[in-house]
Amino acid sequence: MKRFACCVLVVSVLIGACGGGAERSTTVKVDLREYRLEPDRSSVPAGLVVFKLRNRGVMRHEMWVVRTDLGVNDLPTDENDTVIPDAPGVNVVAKEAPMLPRARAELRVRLSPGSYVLLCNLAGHYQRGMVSSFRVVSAKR
Ligand SMILES: [Cu+2]
Repeated sequence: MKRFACCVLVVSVLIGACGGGAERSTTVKVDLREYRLEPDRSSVPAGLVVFKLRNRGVMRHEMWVVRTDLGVNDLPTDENDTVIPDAPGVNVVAKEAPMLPRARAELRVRLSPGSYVLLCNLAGHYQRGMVSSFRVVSAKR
């Protein structure tokens, strides 16, 4: 019973922290297809970002959010034609698992200011062009 009360307290504190609409989120729609990955905006304010993903292709696709100062075509890849997630200068922030054709998914991630790339890391897809640069700028108060 004590534990339950504690959980209730934690939940109400969390709700309190979110109350008042203090946190705004930015929605970014992303279309994925062979072999393109197209966000409807390439820059967002820091904070909660809601990626609304739609697989418009005929194959499976996924999406990784990677923080990096490397150029979109300069990420290190391995012999499987995938980007190496733990390579120097590559910081994988979030991943949406492979989506079937026509599937939709929503990926919510809190991003701080910096340079990012969005990419599909199924074998060969990054090299074929499923990558897009993405920038997060300081949120205005
Ligand atoms: Cu793909």
